[in-house]
Amino acid sequence: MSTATAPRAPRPGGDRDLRVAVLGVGAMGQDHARRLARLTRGTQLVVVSDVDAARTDAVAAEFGVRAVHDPVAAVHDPDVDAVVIATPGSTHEGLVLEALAAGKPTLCEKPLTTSPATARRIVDAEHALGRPLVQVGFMRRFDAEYERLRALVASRELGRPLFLHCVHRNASTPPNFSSEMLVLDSVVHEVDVTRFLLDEEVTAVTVLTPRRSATAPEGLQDPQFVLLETESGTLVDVEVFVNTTTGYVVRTELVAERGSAQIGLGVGLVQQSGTGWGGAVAPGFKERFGAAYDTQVQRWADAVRSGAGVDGPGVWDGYAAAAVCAAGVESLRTGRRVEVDLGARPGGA
Ligand code: ISE
Repeated sequence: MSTATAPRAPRPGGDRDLRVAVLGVGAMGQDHARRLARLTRGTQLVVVSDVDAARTDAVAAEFGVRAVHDPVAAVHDPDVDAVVIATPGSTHEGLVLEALAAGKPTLCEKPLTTSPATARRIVDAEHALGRPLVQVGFMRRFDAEYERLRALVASRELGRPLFLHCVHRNASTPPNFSSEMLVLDSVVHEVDVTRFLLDEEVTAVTVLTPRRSATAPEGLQDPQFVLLETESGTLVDVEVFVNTTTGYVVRTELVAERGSAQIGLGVGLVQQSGTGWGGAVAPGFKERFGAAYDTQVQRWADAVRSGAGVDGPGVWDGYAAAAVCAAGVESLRTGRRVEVDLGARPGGA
């Protein structure tokens, strides 16, 4: 699963700042635009683009950059060195393929695409190009706690992993969030985290549907309980509950042969006042993973400027997550255990 050695890309920005276009300026895109304009070293936000023209103009004015209403034109813009894609998932395939055709390094928000077949087309297109050009925005890989847990697993200090217990709770969902989206949009992070922490593929998925919470919007199967099986026989359970009404809680516990380890306890400041004792719960993923997003974008920009192209999850990771989630959606619909077949990795693994 390590990134294959490949010819280095020409350095798009040379020694000057990397000129970046952000495609899609909804909440996530605006967050990345702010980061690139004000925080990331060595980058310059030059273009924002969104099919919503009024929104594009407003965000362009806020950052003093050019508005380009057609995202495809923004990709091919001669003054753009690299792109960040934060448009809806259904548009990712077309835009990533345009970026590959233009030879522009790309950071694409998760999911890479919304189906294994479309993700596979991107894997093949990048392979044909002969160098890594696309990074997928699985930001948890840049979170310090996940990095430490991965290192602990790799050290085998606690022996071989037996279980991962994952908790994924959100306060609420946006309008039109469907039961399938709990798998495709939320559990996809746990799929990537499983592959990242254990360094192996997921081989089967079972989705169970417990009693619906009264807090879930009409028709939404929330919560869900997902069981992932891996190549080595490690079992991963995921409680995903996205309308808790309380806050953002993402926890992972590793159980290994000679001990266990837990991350995501949120034990920053623990305060005692009156008869109460406790700390704060992050309201959302931007707060919980803010530092991870910052690190992700900085390391991506550094990799692009150095000619390495990517520094983090690539298209194969995006494809594997899409394939596991598609199996999860099938399991949600049928109630059955569904096996995952990734097929051969181009160029071997
Ligand atoms: C959202 O799209 C994210 O990526 C969040 O990290 C996740 O917690 C949430 O469930 C998703 O809807």
